[in-house]
Amino acid sequence: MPDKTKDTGKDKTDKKLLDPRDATICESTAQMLEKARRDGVEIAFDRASTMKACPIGADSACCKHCSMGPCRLNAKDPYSKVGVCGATIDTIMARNFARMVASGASAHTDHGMSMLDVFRDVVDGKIPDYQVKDVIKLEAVARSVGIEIEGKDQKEIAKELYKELERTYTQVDGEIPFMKRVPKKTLETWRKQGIVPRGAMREIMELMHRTHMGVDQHYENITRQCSRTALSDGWGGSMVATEISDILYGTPVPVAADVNMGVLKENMVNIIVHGHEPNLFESMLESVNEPTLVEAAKAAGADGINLVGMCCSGAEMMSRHGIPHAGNFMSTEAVLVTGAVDAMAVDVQCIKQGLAKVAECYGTYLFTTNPRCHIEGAQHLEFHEHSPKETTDEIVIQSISRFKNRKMPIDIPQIINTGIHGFSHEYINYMLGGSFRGSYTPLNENIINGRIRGVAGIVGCTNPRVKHDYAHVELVKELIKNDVLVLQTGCSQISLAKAGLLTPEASHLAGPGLREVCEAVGMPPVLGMGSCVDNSRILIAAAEMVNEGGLGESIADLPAAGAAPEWMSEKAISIGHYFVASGVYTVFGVTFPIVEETKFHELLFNGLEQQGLGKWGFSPDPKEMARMMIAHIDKKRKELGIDKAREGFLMDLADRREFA
Ligand code: NFS
Ligand code: SF4
Repeated sequence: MPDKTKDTGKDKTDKKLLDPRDATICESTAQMLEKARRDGVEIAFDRASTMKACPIGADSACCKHCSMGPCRLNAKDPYSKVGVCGATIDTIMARNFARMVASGASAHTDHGMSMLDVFRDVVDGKIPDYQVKDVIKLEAVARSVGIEIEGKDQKEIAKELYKELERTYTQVDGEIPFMKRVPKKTLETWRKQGIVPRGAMREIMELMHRTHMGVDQHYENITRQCSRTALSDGWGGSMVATEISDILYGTPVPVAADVNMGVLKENMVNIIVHGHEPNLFESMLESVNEPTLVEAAKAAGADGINLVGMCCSGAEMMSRHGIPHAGNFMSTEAVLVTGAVDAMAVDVQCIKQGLAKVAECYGTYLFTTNPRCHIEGAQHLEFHEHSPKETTDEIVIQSISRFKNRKMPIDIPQIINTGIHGFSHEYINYMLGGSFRGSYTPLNENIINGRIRGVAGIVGCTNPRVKHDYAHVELVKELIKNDVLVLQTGCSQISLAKAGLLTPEASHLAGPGLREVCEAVGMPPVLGMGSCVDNSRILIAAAEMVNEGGLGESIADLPAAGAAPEWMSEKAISIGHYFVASGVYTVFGVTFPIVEETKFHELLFNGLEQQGLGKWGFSPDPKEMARMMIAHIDKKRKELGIDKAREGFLMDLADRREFA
């Protein structure tokens, strides 16, 4: 093992380093963190404990939008100072927040645009390797944006759909196509506020302009454009990414899949794909099944090739094909410490630069594949959708050579958690309604009669500033115990999968009402819906619940809430804000980039709700977070006049118990 201590200049036995079991509740990750320290290799957990977060930045009380600054304001006394240009704390915080939304929305939107590029070339016959796999979905999406499909062939419909969805990005005026899916009253509120997105590129551009030095200097006006941009992500870029992925690669249906580091196999060539766009991964799936490559692996002494996912494209591949998943964001470096990974191929987003060094230490080949993401020290092998297998075959070939020349001892934590994943909003509809009367009626009925108290979307990242996976698991346990049905995506879904909650058996942890529904349908109390762009599935489910009737007229009326208890990325802020703008009470953990007792804080945490939207909430404590969300759900039940039904249900239950 090379001695990396000298490179970083850090004492690896530093007393300040966290005990691995305080850093994470994921046993595999803890074991690998221990091993990394033994091996003298540094990963993000240790960097987080030795690098203190800047307190001024954490409060968003600084600005570096021009060279008269950077200006630092006083978070303790926020109105005591202004920037050199005179910018107030509210302007500075609103601008910083808005730029996080612009960046996060750009990530999802650019991802969606890549999917749309592929879709266009597939439809035009320029990419023979891919086809439209889900024609039913193609037709459903086309109908949902008002395309007449009667008498048209598949190709015609697809071409029209492409043209229509392109407007999501390039349109300069009007409303983006998926506004047709928004409940009427929610859309009316947005129109009144002037926050209906025209086109994602335009909204992001305008937001960047307005947050430039000396432009928009009213936090309320900045927040309006911030909402408009976030909505162009949730109901635009992200939704396009999800829908086109389903059309090209198939809409997920429930599938059993293995999660955790035990999915790596010592006697196989292990390839991890880590990233966000499904194209690379789909092509890799073809390559690892290529008979000549499988033969080559066997000739090198392996039992075969083992393809495994991580992070969001991993969550998509798990949902669509049951591909095993090795772990979430905070396990991506740790998994390399096993020494068992022959290659890791990455595309875009949430790829820690630290991977390059860890990969080097363990002799793992790290490949970047997307023109948007190169990493110093990684090998760049660009992936082209027009000849996808060229790149992925090459990655497999190099992985086999790494397998043959493995030098490191291998240590794989033998932990696997099997769960059920792949609950698309279409499937929830079908599952609850039955194949002949697929609808959201049963879900709404169970909410109205009080068996299900409400619905929560628990999503988002993991973050080494807090105990990895802990807040996700504690929050979800608390919610289901209180009869709240949980929908999940992204890294959060993986946290809960590792905790064993994505199984029908986990319904014994649910409250009596939710348990009854889960047992009747045979579903887990926690439904995994895929990657972070698949949060758009949660928006669609929410819209369908409103349109079904009985739970109010807008998304803001639903007994629902959202949370990202261990968030870290700007994408998470964009997601949070589009949920808030859509009408959802959304609670974040870890930290919130804002100074309390300021006008901007009041607007995000209260004012937006007065305007008919949702609102932000914050608590680092998962139990408190659950309490806040349940209180909100109960408030909404009361406003809908269905609070008594739940009391009735619980009383019946007590009777039934008594006479049982
Ligand atoms: Ni979402 Fe997916 Fe994970 Fe956070 Fe990153 S992988 S897009 S941003 S860390 S949930
Ligand atoms: Fe300072 Fe204003 Fe420049 Fe920001 S824009 S750095 S607050 S002078």
